[in-house]
Amino acid sequence: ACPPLRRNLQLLAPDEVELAKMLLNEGQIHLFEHWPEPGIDDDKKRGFFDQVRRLNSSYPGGLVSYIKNAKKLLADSKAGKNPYDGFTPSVPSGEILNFGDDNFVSLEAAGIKEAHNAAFVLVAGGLGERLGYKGIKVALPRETTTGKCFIQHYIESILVLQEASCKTVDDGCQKKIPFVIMTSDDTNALTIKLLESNSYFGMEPSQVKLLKQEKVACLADNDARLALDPSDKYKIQTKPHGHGDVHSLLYSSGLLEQWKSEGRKWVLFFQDTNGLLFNAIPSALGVSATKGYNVNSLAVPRKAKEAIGGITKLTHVDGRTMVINVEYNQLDPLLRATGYPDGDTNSETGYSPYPGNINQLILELGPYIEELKKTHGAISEFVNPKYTDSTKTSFKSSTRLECMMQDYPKTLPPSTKVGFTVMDTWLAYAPVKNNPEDAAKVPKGNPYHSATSGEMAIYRANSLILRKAGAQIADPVVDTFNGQEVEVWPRVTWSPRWGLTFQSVKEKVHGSCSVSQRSALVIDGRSVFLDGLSLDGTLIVNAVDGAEVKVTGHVENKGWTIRHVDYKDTSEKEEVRIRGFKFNKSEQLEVNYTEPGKHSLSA
Ligand code: UPG
Repeated sequence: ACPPLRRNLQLLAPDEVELAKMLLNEGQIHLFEHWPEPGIDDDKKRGFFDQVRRLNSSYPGGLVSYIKNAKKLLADSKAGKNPYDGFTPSVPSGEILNFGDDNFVSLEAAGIKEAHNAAFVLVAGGLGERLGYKGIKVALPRETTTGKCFIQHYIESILVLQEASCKTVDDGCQKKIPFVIMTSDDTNALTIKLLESNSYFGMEPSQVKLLKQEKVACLADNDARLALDPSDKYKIQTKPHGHGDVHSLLYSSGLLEQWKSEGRKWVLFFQDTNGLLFNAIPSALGVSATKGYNVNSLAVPRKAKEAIGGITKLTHVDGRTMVINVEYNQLDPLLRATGYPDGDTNSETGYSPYPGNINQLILELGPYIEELKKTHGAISEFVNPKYTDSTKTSFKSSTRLECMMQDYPKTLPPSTKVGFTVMDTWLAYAPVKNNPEDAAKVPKGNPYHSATSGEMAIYRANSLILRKAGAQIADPVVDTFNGQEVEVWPRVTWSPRWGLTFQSVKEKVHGSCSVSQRSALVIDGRSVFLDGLSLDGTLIVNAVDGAEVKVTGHVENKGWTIRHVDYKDTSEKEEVRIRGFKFNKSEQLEVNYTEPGKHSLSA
């Protein structure tokens, strides 16, 4: 049927001949029409089939399914079909937690108990185009008093959870919590390098598994003809398929069955840059365990039009209901189409009535495996072509199918217990997604989701947690960095081994402690007790395990001042420029306890 291909048949292995036939059957003859005689570009032709083989094996059901799904979704899109046709949205009800109250503390304890039976999965295949940062996002500093990067914080948090959880069972539990990272071609090599050059930040390398997602083929037109790479006509152009790939990768990796055989119960999914997330993990896991949720998503109050999905109850005309994320670009049109002419707006509370999905999912392993046995991890997909005009017959540039991990519940049977847990934004959510220019344009009152706001949120959360624990923490001042007005709280940070739960913080704050506005307090150590400390300046306390340190008295020094940095100032490093400030470290008191035993730091 395709003479240029037939003339090259001798170059192909038997399985490649089968792949070629499949492509021809699926209307992909254009992929070969330009192929020259054998002898010319033979290596490239073989390379083409290497790529086809990869694309075929990495998609559930292979390229045949991909092309079939693409044709259907492209036809629906052309017809203007609403993916939520027949569904009416309403506000769902979920668990609402109040940080620090008795319920919160007991849920944290319940979560800690469960944690040794959990596995963590970080989706980190995205390049972060909106942030415009050249490196991988997990390598960015979470905050700059210590400069520790996001992934270091995640790993340290998981290790502390592991230890605290094992202590709650009295069988000498030595369970290690597995940590899976989904990468992509854009992030894989840099992620490996970061982990290896830092000895996995203290985690045993065998605990960490990287699963690399493959990109999917681009589509050139409504007939789902695969697009050739504009710079290489022996290559199919590819683009990321989205974070939803995590489910099929986990399924095919065999890890889920392994975890089940180890008696594990929970899989926790999270994203690359939320420095506050682990404040929410223990209590949220506690909710899953005590409520028996098969699916639990974490949510925060959402400002209308904020770029986070809304958790919504959808009721179909046929009676079906589901509680699911409606993505931020779809919530407004859905509401407008279903009797809310103003669309996505704030209610009298100042927030959208739909809680904001922060894409932290806790799935119960058993039911998750049962579901994946049916679906093999395939997730409901969507396509978002940019058409050249209203006839919708051609695209401005090639498109592809995409999928999102939070769409997992869409195929679940109605008997599944799908719930969600709402926490305060200040406690649980501060992602770093937007570059300074875009962040400065965010409507007033909506969060910036920038490197600036991400770091300031850490100081605010820690200050508020210390306040709740009884310390007097000075009020914030308002300042503007890279065009973003933010609250600047005292720069309080601590390592996960100091304070992973509210209970563990409370146990270490005694007497009348106070921290002034211009102060920075940086704590790393398991047993550092603040007992009547009054701080006006910068104090850094590091203590090895086994060292018990009581910090007391008045510490005063010149401290660290905050210096503004313009994002256009190329003399600064990119990670400094995008946050818009750095510390001028004039004077500090730094104490390092390297020996076990009782110590006292009294100024
Ligand atoms: N990611 C991948 N592979 C991809 C694309 C993204 O691993 O192909 C990762 C990425 O690294 C990040 C996460 O997925 O860790 C989310 O990507 P991001 O671009 O930050 O997601 P958003 O489009 O901002 O939205 C997601 C959810 C949305 C939610 C929001 C919360 O889709 O529902 O409200 O995250 O931060």
